Amino acid sequence: TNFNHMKSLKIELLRFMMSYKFALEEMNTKINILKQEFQYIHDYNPIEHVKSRLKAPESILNKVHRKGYKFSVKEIRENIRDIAGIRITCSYISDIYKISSMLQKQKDVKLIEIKDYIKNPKPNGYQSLHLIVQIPIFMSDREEQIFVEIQIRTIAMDFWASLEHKIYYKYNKEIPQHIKDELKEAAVTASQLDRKMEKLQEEMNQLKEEEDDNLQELRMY
Ligand code: 0O2
Repeated sequence: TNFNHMKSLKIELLRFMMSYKFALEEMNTKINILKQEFQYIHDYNPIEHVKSRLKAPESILNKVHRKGYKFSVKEIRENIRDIAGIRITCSYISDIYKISSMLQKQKDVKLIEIKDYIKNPKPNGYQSLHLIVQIPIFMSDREEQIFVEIQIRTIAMDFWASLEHKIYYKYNKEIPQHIKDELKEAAVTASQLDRKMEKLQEEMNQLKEEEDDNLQELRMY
């Protein structure tokens, strides 16, 4: 029956989820290394925080249904690419692209797709950089290539996205236009704030460099 089929699929899914858990652990280690090394070399930490999550089996099945895929592990493995999800919150917009390129340069990270919702925000105002990558996971008897979705954003983008998600959560009716408009406005405000902070940071860095140069000159005498 359909019910039994769904039940056995769920058990199979739980086992299959394990490889995504390993992929998240691998990715978390990579990000942690970048964070520590960057701090050590540049005396600066571009990453504010990192959050990871495994998509719940229910959400996976919902997505399979929504997208019209077949209910098979093979189909899910090939098509649902955000089962393992990592969200990196950075200090500045420029940090987003730095982190993204540092991850892409790693030999075992295969870039599958990149969606730049910072250069091209979603119509509702959503901004973030999304990478879909594949990384190898080595197990006792096999190697698997696992999809991981990495979302990289600033604190302001994260603030907007988290609250927007909460505002809409579990509301299935049509959202009033003025609320949509004001949320979009809020996204624009968040993005202006990001640009302002970026500019201030650049100016400060320049001042610090000048200061360093002056100190060096002084030392030469
Ligand atoms: P959750 O709970 O975060 O897992 P698809 O993944 O196929 O449904 P698409 O367009 O291929 O959709 O993926 P896309 O646009 O890269 O976005 C997927 C994820 O980005 C979402 O995951 C959200 O986490 C985030 N996201 C995208 N658009 C918005 C938005 O308008 N507002 C907020 N708050 N988050 C957004 P899930 O699976 O929807 O949710």
